[in-house]
Amino acid sequence: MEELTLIARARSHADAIALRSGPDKRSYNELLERSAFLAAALLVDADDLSEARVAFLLPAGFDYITVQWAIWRAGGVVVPLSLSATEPELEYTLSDSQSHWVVASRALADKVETLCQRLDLRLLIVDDIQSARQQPRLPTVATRRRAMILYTSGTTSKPKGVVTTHANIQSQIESLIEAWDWQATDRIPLFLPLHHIHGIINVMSCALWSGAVIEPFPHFHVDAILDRVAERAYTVFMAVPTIYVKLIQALESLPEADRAGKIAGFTGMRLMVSGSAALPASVHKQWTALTGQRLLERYGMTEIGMALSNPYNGERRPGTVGQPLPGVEIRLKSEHGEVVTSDGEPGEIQVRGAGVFGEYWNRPEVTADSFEEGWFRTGDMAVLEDGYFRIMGRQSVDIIKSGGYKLSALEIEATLLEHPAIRECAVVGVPDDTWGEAVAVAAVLRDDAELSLESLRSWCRDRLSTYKIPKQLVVVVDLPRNAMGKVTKPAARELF
Ligand code: MCA
Ligand code: AMP
Repeated sequence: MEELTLIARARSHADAIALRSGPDKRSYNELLERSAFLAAALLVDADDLSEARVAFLLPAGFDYITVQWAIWRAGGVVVPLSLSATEPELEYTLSDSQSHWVVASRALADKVETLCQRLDLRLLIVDDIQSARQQPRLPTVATRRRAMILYTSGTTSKPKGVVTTHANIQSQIESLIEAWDWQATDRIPLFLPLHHIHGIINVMSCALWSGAVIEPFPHFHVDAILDRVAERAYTVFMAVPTIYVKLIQALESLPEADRAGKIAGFTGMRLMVSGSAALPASVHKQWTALTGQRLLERYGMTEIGMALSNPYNGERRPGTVGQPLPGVEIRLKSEHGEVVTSDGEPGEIQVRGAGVFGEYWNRPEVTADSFEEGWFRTGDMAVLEDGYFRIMGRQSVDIIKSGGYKLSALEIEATLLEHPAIRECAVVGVPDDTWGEAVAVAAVLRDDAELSLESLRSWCRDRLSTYKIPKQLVVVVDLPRNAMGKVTKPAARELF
């Protein structure tokens, strides 16, 4: 029986430890056995899930990996749900993806139970599935089949489902294994959210592909992670720029005696990577001064996986994202529609390669619009300088990157407009030392209404994931507009 490569590779390091959490250790063999039984539970009497969407709400760890593998081994499409999503956000993801099942842990089931009843979805509590003795029969899943839908916010007010096939995912993983020299001897902490590819592909799947050890954390718990760093628990570390900012603050606030061991733990790692948002050159330099590590900055996107990376061997240049990764082709397209051929001339990054996604779920027109002559249009601007790409910003003013999360100003505005005090509003990203960009809102209020930032934030809590909630508010009489009456976002940004 031909198997997905990720599964076949797990067999080749069956006895090795895949997951470690305190004294608790799980081998690759346990992942294989448990995922086979969960696959059988999902199949019920069917031979193949035939790309049925199965959503799941699970923290990083054994259940997350075995459920993901089970869905793949049963022929389904995984739809990982965000642990910080609100009920309306979960409802949107489940409805838009046309999910058939939701798998959750007993501890998180409350978050989805009523939704599943309302939407008539089957809810499977993973803790309740007993493993049987008999080896279940599983279908053969061709790599051209759909494997995953991840929701990404952007230039539309509602997030879009990015569909990747098994072949796309394999290509994204193989590119990073080669470029960053992943080994079975690697050990990596996993604290990034698992509804985005930074956590799912770059950390979790690359480690599992290599036979390495993952140490999962329920979230970014700085003290616990620093303690393990001091114990030399890791060889590789991957994070967003905000995390490096927070680590610098945490290390600098420690007494000298506690700091040295933690710093030595970072210094001893073979690779530390930053990505998902621009790493300020100042943070890069501060990290090097503190730990001696030269952070490797790379650039990627949900639709394409990782595309550009500073070299593993060779000069890593602060403020740049390096060169195309193996299997990735890059071109820059100027604002006049020509392919850029000279250094220093800016253009939109366009990407081609086996890792590039095929479609936005149920959005053929948006999909067609986002490709040009077979190249994916990222909407990010860059220049090539002396062999290194430098990101210049985004074409859309409505995309905000906060702490590595990509947020849509339009989506946040649509929610805020439901507030009884708000007549009109403009959401923008404003520069922020910790978050890169922070969400800020300029609002015009209804007659006699009053609004404080605190009351607005508390009103948002049931409606928006906490990281989307505005951190700044200005109340204005009118929003800045151009001659056509359209709100001018750059001028709105000036209000803060
Ligand atoms: C937390 N808060 C935030 C954010 N995270 N506010 C704005 N932006 C954020 N990203 C707020 C919370 O709402 C809370 O507010 C307060 O900060 C403390 O929350 P806490 O959870 O304790 O914060 P934290 O644990 O320190 O989280 C910071 C974080 C997290 C670890 C940097 O944001 C994170 O994991 N970011 C990574 C996201 C990611 O993986 N992106 C990759 C997608 P309050 O106090 O009011 O409740 S991009 C991708 O996959 C592409 C392809 C790529 O290139 O990688
Ligand atoms: P996402 O849609 O969440 O996958 O986020 C992808 C976006 O993150 C890209 O389109 C870029 O705008 C941004 N991004 C990722 N890595 C970097 C980086 N190293 N520097 C600047 N922006 C980045």
